[in-house]
Amino acid sequence: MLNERTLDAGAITLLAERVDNAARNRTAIDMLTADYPQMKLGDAYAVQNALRARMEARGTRVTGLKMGLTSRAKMLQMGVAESLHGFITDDGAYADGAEIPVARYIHPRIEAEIAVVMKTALKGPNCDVKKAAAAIDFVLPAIEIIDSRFADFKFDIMSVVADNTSAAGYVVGGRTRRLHELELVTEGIVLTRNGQVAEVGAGAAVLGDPLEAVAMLANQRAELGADIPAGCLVMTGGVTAAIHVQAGDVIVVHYQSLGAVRMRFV
Ligand code: 0L1
Ligand code: MG
Repeated sequence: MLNERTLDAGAITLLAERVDNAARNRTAIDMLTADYPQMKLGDAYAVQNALRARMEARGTRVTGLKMGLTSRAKMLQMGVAESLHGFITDDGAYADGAEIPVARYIHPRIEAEIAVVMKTALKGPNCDVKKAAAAIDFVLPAIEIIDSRFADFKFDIMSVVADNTSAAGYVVGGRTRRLHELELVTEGIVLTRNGQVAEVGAGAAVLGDPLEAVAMLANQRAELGADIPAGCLVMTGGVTAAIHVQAGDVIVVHYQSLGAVRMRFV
């Protein structure tokens, strides 16, 4: 399914350029299927790969992988049975407590996530929670910044995969834990904006268990001929709904066992 293709190399290159330019110019575009209704999931991942190659060619470094659309609510909303994956980069990496300019983005949103760092490579197919757990080194709290390059966050599944699952930045912080030191499924999370509780959630919001997201990532990557490499940072998916942010917003996300992560938008 993930390697089903209909578009030629020229169209893939053109679409990667379209998404890349939208991000660099902070200008929202229409979803890609408006012009390419025949696009399949394999085409979408090919565009995402071409986008990654463009970014790497100008010196951007890929720092990890991410799962997207991991909550049942979002999957139902989008009418998809599977979550999606993308990559994260050094130019979107911010330190805990960082000031983040909203002018970098079109219409940024943030969501609280649980991240893991791999001890060993994880290669699908047939990965499950047990295999994922065995391959993980440690867990850490994270906030993802998403910024769809599509107008009003209106997209379909092909377009959002091509757009690298709206990836735009991330902050990791708090404290690291080994898997045996916490219960990921019941890890509670409170997201505050300007001192007010904005969202609450627990690890179970991510496919019932964030480790399911790691296993799914390995299985999806296998379909594309890749693995999750050792040392890779993996954002497992939103535990809370994504919230809009604007200049002046102070975001603090409190994790039951993983400390807190902070950021301020300017
Ligand atoms: O990380 C995510 O779950 C985002 C996936 C893409 C959909 C969106 O932009 O909400
Ligand atoms: Mg996310």
